[in-house]
Amino acid sequence: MPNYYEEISQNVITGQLDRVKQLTQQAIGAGNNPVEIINQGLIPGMSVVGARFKAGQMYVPEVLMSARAMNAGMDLVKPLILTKDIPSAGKVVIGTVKGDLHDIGKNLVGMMLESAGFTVINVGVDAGPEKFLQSIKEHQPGVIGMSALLTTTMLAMKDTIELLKEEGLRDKVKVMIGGAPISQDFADEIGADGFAPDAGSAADLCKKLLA
Ligand code: B1M
Repeated sequence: MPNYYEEISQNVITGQLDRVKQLTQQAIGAGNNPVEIINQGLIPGMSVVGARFKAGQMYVPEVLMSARAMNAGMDLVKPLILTKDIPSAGKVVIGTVKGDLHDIGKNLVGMMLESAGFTVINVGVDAGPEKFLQSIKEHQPGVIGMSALLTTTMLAMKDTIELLKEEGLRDKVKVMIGGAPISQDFADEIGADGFAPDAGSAADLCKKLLA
């Protein structure tokens, strides 16, 4: 069987959207596990992009092309890992915090939550405390999940928690946070209920928080 994962990674790195779609489709057709396609093909490619971006070897437009290529692959895999026809395990509102436009990790978290049976309301990127508040009032979720990828925007998580306290809603909803710069210490510091380092742990954490 050809090794699709390595080729998918390489084409994510070079931002070849059509090729990533084609290879992902072929990998699915050849019977590869959809979660493996994500974890061994799509994500490793994006990790290389991250390292090169950090080292100044790649620039924003190239990173965006890689991100779009990765998302195109994800769109093909997503329907295969979502569990259908099971009762909802609970509602979760997720979003990337104010000032932050990174959404790949957050969307991956949403996907894993859906595949674990949760109903996910995705409020998108650049979501300020009011946006989370509005969504809580509208959907009454058991958990809200905030994602941040920048050290400058992670502080916005605290603002949302403070607003929930002001509105008397803090005891009614659990708060889960995550993203590359986030740690358990930071979660404790701002009074979140939990931190998840990756998408798989986020689904486990939600189950724990709602138990
Ligand atoms: Co940005 N960027 N970026 N970027 N970008 C980072 C985050 C950075 C670390 C790169 C670097 O310098 N090494 C750096 C942040 C430095 C810092 O603050 N410490 C950075 C910077 C500086 C910037 C800009 C400021 C660059 C500029 O314009 N000069 C700018 C900011 C824009 C803004 O948000 N206002 C910017 C822009 C962009 C793009 C638009 C080009 C693009 C985003 C495209 C998109 O998301 N649609 C982009 C990308 C792609 C990255 C890197 C390369 C990759 C991020 C990613 O998608 N990773 C990133 C470098 C890196 O992370 N190595 C970088 C793959 C994804 C699957 O992982 O998001 O970590 P991740 O999610 C994981 C976990 O963190 C966790 O689960 C996920 C899956 O396992 N997780 C959660 C995430 N959210 C969670 C929530 C949870 C639980 C778990 O519960 C709710």
